[in-house]
Amino acid sequence: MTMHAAIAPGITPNTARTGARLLVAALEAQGVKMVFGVPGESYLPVLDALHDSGIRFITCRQEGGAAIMAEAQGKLTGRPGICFVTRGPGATNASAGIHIAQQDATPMILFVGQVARDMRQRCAFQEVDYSAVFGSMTKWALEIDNPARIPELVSRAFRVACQGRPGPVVIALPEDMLAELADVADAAITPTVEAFPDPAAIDDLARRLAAAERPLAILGGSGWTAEAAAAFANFAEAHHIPLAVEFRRQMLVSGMSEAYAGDLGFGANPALLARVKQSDLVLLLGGTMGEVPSQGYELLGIPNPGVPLVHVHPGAEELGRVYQAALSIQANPRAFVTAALPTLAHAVPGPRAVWREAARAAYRAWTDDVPANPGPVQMAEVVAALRALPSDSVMCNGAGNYAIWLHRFHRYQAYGTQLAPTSGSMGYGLPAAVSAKLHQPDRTIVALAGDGCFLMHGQEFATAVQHGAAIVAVVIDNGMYGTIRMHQEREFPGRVLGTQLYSPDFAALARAYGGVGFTVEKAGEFQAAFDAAMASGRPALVHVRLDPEAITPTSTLSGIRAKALAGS
Ligand SMILES: Cc1ncc(C[n+]2csc(CCOP(=O)(O)OP(=O)(O)O)c2C)c(N)n1
Ligand SMILES: [Mg+2]
Repeated sequence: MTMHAAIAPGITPNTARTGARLLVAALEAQGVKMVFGVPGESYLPVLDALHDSGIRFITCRQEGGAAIMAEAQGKLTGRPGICFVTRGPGATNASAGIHIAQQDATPMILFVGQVARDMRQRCAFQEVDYSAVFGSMTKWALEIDNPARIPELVSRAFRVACQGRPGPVVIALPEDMLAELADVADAAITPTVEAFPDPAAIDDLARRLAAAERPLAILGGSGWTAEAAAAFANFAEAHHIPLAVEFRRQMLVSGMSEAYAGDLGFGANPALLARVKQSDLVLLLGGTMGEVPSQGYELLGIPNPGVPLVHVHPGAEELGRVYQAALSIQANPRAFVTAALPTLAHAVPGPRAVWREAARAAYRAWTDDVPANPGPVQMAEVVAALRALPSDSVMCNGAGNYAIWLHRFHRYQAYGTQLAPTSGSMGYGLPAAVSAKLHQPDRTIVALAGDGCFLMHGQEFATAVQHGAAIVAVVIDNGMYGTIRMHQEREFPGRVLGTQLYSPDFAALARAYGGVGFTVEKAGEFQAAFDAAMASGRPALVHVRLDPEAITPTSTLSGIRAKALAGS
């Protein structure tokens, strides 16, 4: 933990700045306004430089939560979310957020303090080889050895995080480097270069769309904007193209759109899956049809998809990686919509209103009504309250069976209203909600979590209180890690181990943190508790006790066990 500010020969002390000051200047040059982190002695000079900047430092309680907040910021803004953590345990704690950013293709940069340069390779205190640890989870993992290269390398990191298939970058900062002086100019803001589609490919697609009787588009990935998503939905409505979305990408199409046909998540609508197979032109726009949307790589053939596939994706490496498309277009979703819609919109819409209407009707039949569940509190009440919120309200969630109700029955209505990890990382919802509220204080931000999910990053409720982020957390408490119990009952019926939970009084916990808390145990109580939570204007939590039998919208725990026992 040495710190020495050596001035290299030829450098004027007047204009020389420390590595830490150069770093903060580099962030300011990129327009960064807010960063998330947990402090560490390894990067004290950065904290000191931030002291004199206009950048807001959001102090978090655990690096996993801090990294998730930065990732959520990247999802909401399209620019890299920034996180600062200390070396060793700080960095490994942050890995949840890095992995989420990788799987969700979210731009993000994690800065990590590092041991002094002359101590490396000795297993110094909290030393980690970041390239080795994060190399396979990031687009780039680097260590900056020379403060004079900070403007160059930080500006490149912003490009790497955003260009092509977006993703995370990790930058290690040796602590003595942060204190060293260098005389170097700041880099300018890095405009992101988007891949635009080849005009010939657009014409080819226009011909294919005009000839298709049963076209269907599947939207996914990142690199969208609200305008691009809305423009594409308008086009699809006018041209009778049903729109599906990949896992946890409901916000790409309004649930109210007459083109929206549903999502390809866990437990997808069988009618939608059948429709994908019946389609004579599948336009995969921005996504990759990974394991979840492809239903375990079963929906489309590999490498021959079995249906005529047009794949639009910003990353050249994604095109042809799994599926051999009939037409591959390397383009960012926003750029594709901007460049292709004028041409595509001129094509006469095919006589396929019936096809689109059938897709819409199948979606409505699957999602309009929430089935009654065992026990007094009804998930239908929760869904009704969420549906009644302003259309720009943001829903945040992690992983667990509680999310099935949200994903299937809630009507996401606009881009930017969904924060959910395709990596299925539990605990995402609360920190993501805090991040969203700090970004958009005027919006209603709801974190939906299970009793398991909430306590993965529940301490970030303290962050919400400290920084005045008035989110509403809804904790669906069924006394277990429900998803795993469900699989356990299917595969090892009656042999319950490791999946039961004894949880705290969540409402009291919220109050202990300095927020407000409500408990819902009876039918008809939810709406009033939820309203009171929102009206409080403070970080709030509604603790919902759900009957453990209510394991999915359409099955019970004992029913799953009985079926497994009968089959064994
Ligand atoms: C970080 C992480 N750890 C473990 C898992 C495996 N896992 C998936 S869902 C789940 C249970 C979720 O429990 P809870 O939040 O209570 O929701 P429920 O299924 O009971 O509704 C677990 C343990 C995971 N997805 N992510
Ligand atoms: Mg649970």
